Formats: sequence, structure tokens, C-alpha cells
Amino acid sequence: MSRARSRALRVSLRLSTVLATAVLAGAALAGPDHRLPFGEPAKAKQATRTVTITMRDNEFEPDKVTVKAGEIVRFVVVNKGELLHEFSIGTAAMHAEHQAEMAMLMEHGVLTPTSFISDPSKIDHSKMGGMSMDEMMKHDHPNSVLVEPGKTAELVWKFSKATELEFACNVPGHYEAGMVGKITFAK
Ligand SMILES: [Cu+2]
Repeated sequence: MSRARSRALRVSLRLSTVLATAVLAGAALAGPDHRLPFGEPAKAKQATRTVTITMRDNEFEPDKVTVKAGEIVRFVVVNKGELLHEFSIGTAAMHAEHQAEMAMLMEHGVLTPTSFISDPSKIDHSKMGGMSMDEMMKHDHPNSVLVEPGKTAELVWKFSKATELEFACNVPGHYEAGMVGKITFAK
């Protein structure tokens, strides 16, 4: 392999690492700039309550959660299914937008039905045609966490104001199949 060729390969691998890191660390990287109109990520030690949510193929149990405006809740999300699932807090419109992104990530090999690719060298670059790095990098959502089968993840969220919210899985096909729950604000 020529030196120029090997340098090109290295650069491309480095880009994949950045890309995979952005996808995997979406929740972890959440900072002050990740504030959303209805809330923001918080630290586990700030939480006043823990809610455990079980994921199956394809449903949430429970599928209703009641919170208070200002409350910080630590969600422990357990995937007991055989498929990759997501726990995302947002409005119905946000979920619809996120579903389109997830479909694109799956189409491009960044997500598979059972996992997110943690080994960047396994991303199929031949399928990335037409998708810019910027588009890929947008998959950085502080309000979402992806959970592989058999794994448990956490999302700590501060609900700053009462809004019509849902928690949902935006892996292609799952929302339609019933992976959506209601978040109600107590008066
Ligand atoms: Cu799902």
C-alpha cells in the first residue's frame, strides 16, 4: 500500500471513530448547551426519584410516568428484549424527526437491529453515500439513550416545565409497534 493510500485510510478511520463516539456518547456529552425547551439532562446525585422502565420487543413497562415540573428523575432503563431499543424523552414531533434520523443511521450501517456499532472499522462506508459528517454528527441527543439487548442504561432528566411529552423508542418500526409511553405532569 502506498504511503498516501495508508494515510487516507487512517484519516477515514479517525473520522469513523469520531462518528461512533458521537453516536455512543450522545447522552454522556450533554452539557448546558443541551437544554431543551422542556428540560435538560442532570446528574444522578441530583435526582430525587428513580423510575425503572423495562423494555421488551416492542413495549415499555410501565407505559405511563407522572412527574412534577422542576423534578429531576433518574430513569433506569432495562432492555429485556432481543432487539436494540431506545429511551427518548420528547414531544411527538421530536420523536417523528428522530425516527427519520434513526432510519438513516440504520440504512448506513451505524445501527443494526440488535446493536449500535462500537467498532468503527465495521461501519460500512460504502453505504454512507450522500450522508455528510454533519448529518451524522447531529445524532447527538441528550434526551435519548440506546440500550442493547440484555443491557441497562440510565438517563437523568430535569423536567423544567409541563409539556405534552412522550417517552419513546425511535428504532425504525418500534414506535409504530407500540414503544411509546405517556409522561403526565402532576398538578
Ligand atoms: Cu425499540
